[in-house]
Amino acid sequence: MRLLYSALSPFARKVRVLALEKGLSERIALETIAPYQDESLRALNPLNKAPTLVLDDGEAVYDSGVICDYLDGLSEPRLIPATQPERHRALTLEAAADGMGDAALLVVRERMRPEAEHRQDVFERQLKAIGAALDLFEKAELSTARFAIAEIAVAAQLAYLDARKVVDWRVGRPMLAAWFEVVSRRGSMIASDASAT
Ligand SMILES: N[C@@H](CCC(=O)N[C@@H](CS)C(=O)NCC(=O)O)C(=O)O
Repeated sequence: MRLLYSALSPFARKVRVLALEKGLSERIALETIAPYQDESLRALNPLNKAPTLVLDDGEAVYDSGVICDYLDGLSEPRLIPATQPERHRALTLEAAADGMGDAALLVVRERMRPEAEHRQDVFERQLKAIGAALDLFEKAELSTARFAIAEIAVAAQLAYLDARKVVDWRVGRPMLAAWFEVVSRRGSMIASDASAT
Protein backbone atom coordinates (compact mmCIF):
# COMPACT_ATOMS: atom_id res chain seq x y z
CA MET A 1 0.00 0.00 0.00
CA ARG A 2 1.06 3.59 -0.60
CA LEU A 3 -0.04 6.52 1.53
CA LEU A 4 0.04 9.82 -0.33
CA TYR A 5 0.28 12.47 2.34
CA SER A 6 1.61 15.89 3.20
CA ALA A 7 3.96 16.07 6.14
CA LEU A 8 2.05 18.59 8.27
CA SER A 9 -1.45 17.33 7.43
CA PRO A 10 -3.27 16.47 10.68
CA PHE A 11 -5.53 14.08 8.78
CA ALA A 12 -2.52 12.19 7.47
CA ARG A 13 -1.01 12.27 10.98
CA LYS A 14 -4.12 10.54 12.31
CA VAL A 15 -3.73 7.78 9.70
CA ARG A 16 0.00 7.40 10.35
CA VAL A 17 -0.45 7.25 14.13
CA LEU A 18 -3.18 4.64 13.79
CA ALA A 19 -0.99 2.57 11.45
CA LEU A 20 1.93 2.79 13.90
CA GLU A 21 -0.27 1.83 16.86
CA LYS A 22 -1.49 -1.20 14.91
CA GLY A 23 1.98 -2.30 13.76
CA LEU A 24 1.08 -1.70 10.11
CA SER A 25 3.58 0.98 9.18
CA GLU A 26 5.99 -1.51 7.55
CA ARG A 27 3.25 -2.37 5.06
CA ILE A 28 2.66 1.25 4.05
CA ALA A 29 5.05 3.14 1.76
CA LEU A 30 4.89 6.86 2.53
CA GLU A 31 4.94 9.30 -0.40
CA THR A 32 4.75 13.03 0.21
CA ILE A 33 2.60 15.18 -2.01
CA ALA A 34 1.67 18.89 -2.00
CA PRO A 35 -2.08 18.79 -2.72
CA TYR A 36 -2.46 22.56 -3.09
CA GLN A 37 0.22 22.71 -5.80
CA ASP A 38 0.17 19.24 -7.33
CA GLU A 39 -2.86 18.11 -9.34
CA SER A 40 -1.62 14.55 -9.86
CA LEU A 41 -3.67 13.24 -6.94
CA ARG A 42 -6.89 14.06 -8.74
CA ALA A 43 -6.67 10.96 -10.95
CA LEU A 44 -6.97 8.89 -7.77
CA ASN A 45 -9.13 11.17 -5.63
CA PRO A 46 -11.45 13.66 -7.35
CA LEU A 47 -11.06 15.99 -4.35
CA ASN A 48 -7.24 16.04 -4.81
CA LYS A 49 -6.85 15.75 -1.04
CA ALA A 50 -4.24 14.09 1.10
CA PRO A 51 -4.22 11.62 2.66
CA THR A 52 -5.13 9.14 -0.04
CA LEU A 53 -4.27 5.46 0.38
CA VAL A 54 -3.51 3.45 -2.76
CA LEU A 55 -4.01 -0.28 -2.36
CA ASP A 56 -1.73 -2.81 -4.05
CA ASP A 57 -4.26 -3.31 -6.88
CA GLY A 58 -4.32 0.46 -7.51
CA GLU A 59 -7.67 1.16 -5.84
CA ALA A 60 -7.75 4.49 -3.99
CA VAL A 61 -9.21 4.86 -0.49
CA TYR A 62 -9.99 8.26 1.05
CA ASP A 63 -10.76 10.29 3.25
CA SER A 64 -8.82 9.86 6.49
CA GLY A 65 -11.75 8.33 8.39
CA VAL A 66 -12.31 5.74 5.68
CA ILE A 67 -8.57 5.00 5.50
CA CYS A 68 -8.48 4.47 9.27
CA ASP A 69 -11.50 2.16 9.05
CA TYR A 70 -9.80 0.17 6.26
CA LEU A 71 -6.52 -0.14 8.15
CA ASP A 72 -8.28 -1.03 11.38
CA GLY A 73 -9.66 -4.16 9.70
CA LEU A 74 -6.17 -5.39 8.78
CA SER A 75 -4.74 -6.14 12.21
CA GLU A 76 -5.27 -6.19 15.94
CA PRO A 77 -5.73 -4.33 18.21
CA ARG A 78 -8.94 -2.86 16.85
CA LEU A 79 -8.89 0.87 17.46
CA ILE A 80 -12.42 1.59 16.22
CA PRO A 81 -15.07 0.10 18.52
CA ALA A 82 -17.28 -2.48 16.82
CA THR A 83 -20.34 -2.09 18.99
CA GLN A 84 -22.61 0.74 20.09
CA PRO A 85 -22.69 3.02 21.97
CA GLU A 86 -18.85 3.06 22.07
CA ARG A 87 -18.70 3.12 18.27
CA HIS A 88 -20.86 6.19 17.61
CA ARG A 89 -19.29 8.02 20.56
CA ALA A 90 -15.75 7.42 19.29
CA LEU A 91 -16.63 8.29 15.68
CA THR A 92 -18.45 11.46 16.77
CA LEU A 93 -15.37 12.60 18.69
CA GLU A 94 -13.27 11.79 15.62
CA ALA A 95 -15.67 13.87 13.50
CA ALA A 96 -15.37 16.79 15.94
CA ALA A 97 -11.58 16.56 15.80
CA ASP A 98 -11.55 16.36 11.99
CA GLY A 99 -14.01 19.26 11.75
CA MET A 100 -11.77 21.27 14.05
CA GLY A 101 -8.93 20.46 11.65
CA ASP A 102 -10.98 21.66 8.66
CA ALA A 103 -11.61 24.93 10.54
CA ALA A 104 -7.94 25.27 11.49
CA LEU A 105 -6.92 24.73 7.86
CA LEU A 106 -9.27 27.53 6.77
CA VAL A 107 -7.74 29.85 9.38
CA VAL A 108 -4.22 28.97 8.25
CA ARG A 109 -5.06 29.50 4.58
CA GLU A 110 -6.85 32.77 5.33
CA ARG A 111 -3.75 33.99 7.15
CA MET A 112 -1.72 33.25 4.00
CA ARG A 113 -3.71 35.88 2.08
CA PRO A 114 -2.42 39.45 2.06
CA GLU A 115 -3.39 41.07 5.36
CA ALA A 116 -5.56 43.71 3.67
CA GLU A 117 -7.67 40.90 2.19
CA HIS A 118 -8.24 39.00 5.44
CA ARG A 119 -11.91 38.20 5.94
CA GLN A 120 -12.80 38.69 9.59
CA ASP A 121 -16.00 36.67 9.22
CA VAL A 122 -13.94 33.63 8.19
CA PHE A 123 -11.69 33.98 11.24
CA GLU A 124 -14.63 34.51 13.59
CA ARG A 125 -16.68 31.57 12.36
CA GLN A 126 -13.79 29.11 12.19
CA LEU A 127 -12.25 30.17 15.52
CA LYS A 128 -15.67 29.74 17.14
CA ALA A 129 -15.83 26.17 15.83
CA ILE A 130 -12.28 25.47 17.01
CA GLY A 131 -12.99 26.89 20.48
CA ALA A 132 -16.21 24.91 20.89
CA ALA A 133 -14.54 21.67 19.76
CA LEU A 134 -11.69 22.26 22.23
CA ASP A 135 -14.23 22.82 25.03
CA LEU A 136 -15.86 19.52 24.11
CA PHE A 137 -12.50 17.70 24.27
CA GLU A 138 -11.73 19.33 27.63
CA LYS A 139 -14.88 17.70 29.04
CA ALA A 140 -14.54 14.41 27.17
CA GLU A 141 -12.42 12.66 29.82
CA LEU A 142 -10.01 11.40 27.17
CA SER A 143 -8.07 8.32 28.15
CA THR A 144 -4.31 8.10 28.49
CA ALA A 145 -4.61 4.32 29.02
CA ARG A 146 -6.37 3.72 25.73
CA PHE A 147 -5.17 5.46 22.56
CA ALA A 148 -7.85 4.59 20.00
CA ILE A 149 -9.51 6.40 17.10
CA ALA A 150 -11.02 9.29 19.10
CA GLU A 151 -7.87 9.95 21.10
CA ILE A 152 -5.65 9.65 18.00
CA ALA A 153 -7.84 12.08 16.03
CA VAL A 154 -7.85 14.66 18.84
CA ALA A 155 -4.09 14.36 19.44
CA ALA A 156 -3.31 14.78 15.72
CA GLN A 157 -5.39 17.95 15.53
CA LEU A 158 -3.99 19.46 18.75
CA ALA A 159 -0.49 18.91 17.41
CA TYR A 160 -1.50 20.73 14.22
CA LEU A 161 -2.85 23.70 16.22
CA ASP A 162 0.57 23.89 17.87
CA ALA A 163 2.58 23.41 14.67
CA ARG A 164 0.66 26.17 12.86
CA LYS A 165 0.19 28.35 15.98
CA VAL A 166 -3.54 28.54 15.25
CA VAL A 167 -4.73 29.24 18.82
CA ASP A 168 -3.35 29.09 22.33
CA TRP A 169 -5.66 26.19 23.13
CA ARG A 170 -4.16 25.21 26.53
CA VAL A 171 -5.44 28.38 28.23
CA GLY A 172 -8.47 27.43 30.34
CA ARG A 173 -8.25 23.74 29.36
CA PRO A 174 -6.01 22.10 31.97
CA MET A 175 -7.39 18.56 31.53
CA LEU A 176 -6.84 18.58 27.78
CA ALA A 177 -3.37 20.10 28.17
CA ALA A 178 -2.33 17.46 30.73
CA TRP A 179 -3.76 14.66 28.57
CA PHE A 180 -1.92 15.89 25.47
CA GLU A 181 1.32 16.16 27.41
CA VAL A 182 1.12 12.43 28.18
CA VAL A 183 -0.07 11.13 24.79
CA SER A 184 2.40 13.21 22.80
CA ARG A 185 5.17 11.11 24.37
CA ARG A 186 3.86 7.94 22.72
CA GLY A 187 6.17 6.37 20.15
CA SER A 188 3.55 6.74 17.41
CA MET A 189 3.19 10.48 18.03
CA ILE A 190 6.95 11.00 18.11
CA ALA A 191 7.58 8.90 14.97
CA SER A 192 4.93 10.80 13.00
CA ASP A 193 6.04 14.28 14.10
CA ALA A 194 7.01 16.14 10.92
CA SER A 195 8.39 19.09 12.89
CA ALA A 196 10.97 16.78 14.52
CA THR A 197 12.45 15.60 11.20
N1 LIG B 1 -11.81 15.19 5.15
C1 LIG B 1 -10.49 15.00 4.62
C2 LIG B 1 -9.69 16.29 4.75
C3 LIG B 1 -8.31 16.18 4.11
C4 LIG B 1 -7.73 17.56 3.80
O1 LIG B 1 -8.38 18.60 3.93
N2 LIG B 1 -6.47 17.53 3.38
C5 LIG B 1 -5.82 18.76 2.98
C6 LIG B 1 -4.38 18.76 3.46
S1 LIG B 1 -4.31 18.85 5.20
C7 LIG B 1 -5.79 18.80 1.47
O2 LIG B 1 -5.36 17.87 0.84
N3 LIG B 1 -6.26 19.91 0.88
C8 LIG B 1 -6.20 20.14 -0.52
C9 LIG B 1 -7.39 20.91 -1.03
O3 LIG B 1 -8.31 21.21 -0.24
O4 LIG B 1 -7.42 21.20 -2.23
C10 LIG B 1 -9.80 13.84 5.34
O5 LIG B 1 -10.16 13.60 6.50
O6 LIG B 1 -8.95 13.16 4.74
